[in-house]
Amino acid sequence: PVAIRREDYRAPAYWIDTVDLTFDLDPAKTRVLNRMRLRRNPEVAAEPLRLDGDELNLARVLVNGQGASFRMEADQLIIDNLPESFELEIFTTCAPAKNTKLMGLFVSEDTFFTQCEAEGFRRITYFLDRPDVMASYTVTIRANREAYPVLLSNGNLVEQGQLPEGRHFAKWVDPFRKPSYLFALVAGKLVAREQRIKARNGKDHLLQVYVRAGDLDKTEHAMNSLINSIAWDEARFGLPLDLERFMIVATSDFNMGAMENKGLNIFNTKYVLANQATATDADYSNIESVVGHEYFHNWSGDRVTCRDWFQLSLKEGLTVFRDQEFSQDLCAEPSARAVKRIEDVRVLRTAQFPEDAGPMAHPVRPDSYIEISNFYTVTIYEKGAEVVRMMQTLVGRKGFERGITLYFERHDGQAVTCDDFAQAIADANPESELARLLPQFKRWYSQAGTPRLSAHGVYDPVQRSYTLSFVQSCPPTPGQPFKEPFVIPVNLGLLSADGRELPLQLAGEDAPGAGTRTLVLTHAGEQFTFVNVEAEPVPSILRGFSAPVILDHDYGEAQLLTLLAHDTDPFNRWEAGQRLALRAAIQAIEGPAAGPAEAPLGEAYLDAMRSLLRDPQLDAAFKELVLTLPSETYIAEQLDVVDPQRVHAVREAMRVQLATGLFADWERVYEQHRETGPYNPDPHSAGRRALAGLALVYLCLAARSSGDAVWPGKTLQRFKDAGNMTDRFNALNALVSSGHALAAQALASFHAMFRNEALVIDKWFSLQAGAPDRGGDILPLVKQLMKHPDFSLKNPNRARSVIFSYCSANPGALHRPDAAGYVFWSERVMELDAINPQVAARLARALDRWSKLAEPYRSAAREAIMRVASKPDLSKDTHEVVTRALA
Ligand code: BAL
Ligand code: ZN
Repeated sequence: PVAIRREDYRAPAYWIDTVDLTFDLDPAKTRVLNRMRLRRNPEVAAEPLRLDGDELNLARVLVNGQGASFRMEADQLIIDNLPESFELEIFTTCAPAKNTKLMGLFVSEDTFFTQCEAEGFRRITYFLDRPDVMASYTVTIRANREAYPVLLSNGNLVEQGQLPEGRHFAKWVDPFRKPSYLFALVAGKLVAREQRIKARNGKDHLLQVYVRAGDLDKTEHAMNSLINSIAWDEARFGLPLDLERFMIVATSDFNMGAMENKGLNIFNTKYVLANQATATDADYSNIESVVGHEYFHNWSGDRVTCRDWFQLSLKEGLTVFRDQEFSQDLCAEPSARAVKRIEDVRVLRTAQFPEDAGPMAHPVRPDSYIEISNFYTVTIYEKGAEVVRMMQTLVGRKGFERGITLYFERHDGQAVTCDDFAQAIADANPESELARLLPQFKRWYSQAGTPRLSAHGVYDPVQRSYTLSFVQSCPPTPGQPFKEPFVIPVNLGLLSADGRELPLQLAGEDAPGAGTRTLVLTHAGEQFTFVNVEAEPVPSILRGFSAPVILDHDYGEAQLLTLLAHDTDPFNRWEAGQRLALRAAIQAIEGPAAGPAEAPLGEAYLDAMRSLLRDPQLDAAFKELVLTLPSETYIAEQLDVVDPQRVHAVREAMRVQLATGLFADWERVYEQHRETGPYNPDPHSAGRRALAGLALVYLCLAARSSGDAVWPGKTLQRFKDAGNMTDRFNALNALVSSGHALAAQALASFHAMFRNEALVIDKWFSLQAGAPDRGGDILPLVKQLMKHPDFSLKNPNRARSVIFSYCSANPGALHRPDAAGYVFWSERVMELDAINPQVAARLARALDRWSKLAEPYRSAAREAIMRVASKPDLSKDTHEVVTRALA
């Protein structure tokens, strides 16, 4: 496979102005007639037309109605000697029922769906399948009326009617030009929840959420989320819904979470379907943000799209930022906003930081790829969102809104670059730090790797001054041995030792300012001196996680306890607790290797956690976050050499300590928080359920140590009586994760209760495959689960629920001294690769960090990766991942 390089970008030799597609749908053989108007791009030297195709059967090619000569080169159809402008007609067939890759046109549960991003449209017809070719689409769908009563495509329905032989048709016209990756078609037996809304400008819109007939009672939350998204984008950024009709359709076979096709979003059922009996609070919250995310793409992605796939973060980083802001703005309480921020940062640090430090590290705007599907990553999405967030920090919230307005005014209807975006934000704020530092700021787009920021503070009691020195560096990443300094906005506050917020006055300033201020770092090393500081302060650095960096500061335990107890910034309060736990974990891990890891946590930490739990001022959701230990993955990232079993043992010992040390508090917390009234997924009640759920986990864990049967019994009763899925699943999780004997009974009853609810059965699989390992018991269980009649490798959600929950989310169970976990992983990667390369390549990433492992894990993991790499017919998706891992 060859690498595509960003610097090789050339404008297309032809433009496609209009596309008129006619589909005759048949699962075995669908016929696609594609009539296009093309013209030569006068700005590019004349060359043959090269159209992309993939797994198509070509029947006919006509140029201006005449049979044309053409040739094939690999997957491309090439036509020479074309006039300046012409009509091109291409007739192909494809086999949607056999399309297990779920890219292009495929069948799921007797319904046709499409997925075209990034390069799926070429599996439907020959095309200039690149995002900078934008055309006007007319689509006619013809199909059997009884089997496929609903026929949908992008835009407006302009005509529909009957055809002979029990068939019917629908004709759709999209009023907006779009790239091929935003094309969509759906046909099948579906029903819709509908809502008409009037926008601020008085225009009427029809909103529809299409699902299978039995699922209509699970669409209210998605519809409400859509309505909220529309209102939010208009209120916050002045971006209205530009379509008469906006449709969401759910499918249970989908590689991604959802897809923002213009006017016809296609979603994984996981991010649409919810009612209180089947969905957890986390599901409700994910649905809200994914519905928001796809809707916000209607502007950031659809109205203004990417020039090429290297610019993917232009739309994805911006749209993740927008969905994060949306979810925060929906929170009534400031504490709920902080909880959302902590959750977002936790994702960044447990998934993106390892990616940035591993073999797949790439800049937010990559320089090359073999398979673009591999670059739908946490770097493009979540780090990309942090880059946008830093821009907002540098220009202010209002300034950022001005920037967004200018960006859409300037580029509406265009396919542009990350540079264009940053330029628009800076141009709208000419006096800002962003405008002053723009070329340097854009290193966030070009340099991979997570910067490390070391901070060191010195207090001078004579001068009453405090000097904070910063040194930034960034480790080498593949292809980038050296890095230039980044622009790093550091939100800072100073606390007194007893926890009061101190005024901040930099040397040279006339008067102090109150609260947080933003220091903008631009050099490898720099210093800031604060004056009139009454005593040695405790610095609260990087408040709100103002930059995606690793902050090193040699905090004393007392300082961290001060921040944990008093910081006015909730993020850094949480962060102080995480640092204390992490420090204890690392000390225990690095202690005598053979020694027991019985009590890694000190009394001071346990006391601090106890007072935090008892604090009546604090929100339950925040307490739940503070009382949750850093994950094994996050702990492992802090170590140079990782013994995964040691990490697992130490973290489990810490959990037992928290469980037994705070037992009485957990009992009280559970009783105080178990009732939340009629089910409502709002952040406040969800937080109460989350804390009650955590309390049950610790109570069952403590019972395991003490042999007590009371709490497991109460938990089983809770499982039976629960009035909603969150409480039921939390109780089940407490029994399963503590390894209690009652878990088996609860699991059987859960399966029986929800046997017809695919998304709930996914949870049932996932909980078991992701449970804490005790003596190597999880791998045999996972193998058994794969033999369960409900298991299917072809359904991505189901494959993820078992295989990914084990391989990618359960390090203590995967990394076995006997290497059986790695053998299992390699077999599944190869097996999946033949069915669905995108899903296989995702799974292949589970061993990204193999080179950090201690022996015998390291050699065994490498051997497993080599086994996959040596498979002769590997997809380019998986090939790229494993060859980068071994490089
Ligand atoms: N564009 C792919 C799915 C998403 O990010 O919304
Ligand atoms: Zn997106």
